[in-house]
Amino acid sequence: MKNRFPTAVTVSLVPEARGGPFVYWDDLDAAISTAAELGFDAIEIFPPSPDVLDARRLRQKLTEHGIKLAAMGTGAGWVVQKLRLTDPDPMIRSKARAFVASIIDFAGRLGAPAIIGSMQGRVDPGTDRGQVLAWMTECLDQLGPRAHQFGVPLLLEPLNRYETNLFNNVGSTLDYLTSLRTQNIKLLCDCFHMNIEEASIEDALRQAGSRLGHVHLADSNRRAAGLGHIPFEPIFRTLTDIGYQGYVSAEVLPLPDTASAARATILAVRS
Ligand SMILES: [Mn+2]
Repeated sequence: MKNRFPTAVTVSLVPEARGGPFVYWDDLDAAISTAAELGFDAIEIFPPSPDVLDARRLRQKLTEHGIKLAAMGTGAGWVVQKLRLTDPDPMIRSKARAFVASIIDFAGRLGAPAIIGSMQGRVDPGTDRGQVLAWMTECLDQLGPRAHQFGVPLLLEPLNRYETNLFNNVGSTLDYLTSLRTQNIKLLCDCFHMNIEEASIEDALRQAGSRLGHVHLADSNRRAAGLGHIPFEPIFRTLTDIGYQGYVSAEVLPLPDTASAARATILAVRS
């Protein structure tokens, strides 16, 4: 049976991210073959850095199993190295930017976008919000065109208030994006964060419209779609209405176990 939307599933290769919303862990080859068998169209990789990956081998594995790379996360820059694109320390900002650039380059060669989630950082107490946004702008105006060279966007993900105070919802993030020189930044909308921050998930998706570049499909409790209390039918209907062509990617906890979480996602997308 064909998926109604192209589907992806997350694979973490970062031991320090243990407990995070990743369906598969550690063994990339096994994740690729299992995801393909279950009917996923792509995988989304969360690597410690591009250095641990062999691009040629990865491409070969993906081709062998008939699936694609949907996107690549940059969060290990924060989780492992404590880098943030908006850190008050210019050295840390510059390292953070180089880290994200390395993922843009790696994923870009495989036709996939990089994701900026936790690497956006936050407005620390005593730091001026305008200054933090100016640092972000300087950074995105460099990294957006870098991604463009590969014909892919750069994805910016609003996160819920317990994870950042910088970009929390679609409306304010869209306003910010229009202020940039680069128009190559697209929104990543994550249903788990939206369930906390948006008045209406559907209205927010409609507002994102053509700027929507990627969707993290997760339920209210960050389990697979259908295992919490978000009604997904209106969400899928809205995605169809706005002509969304991107991935719905299961960035969810491996609960009750990896196999069940993966299967629940495929079921939710097909039903
Ligand atoms: Mn997410």
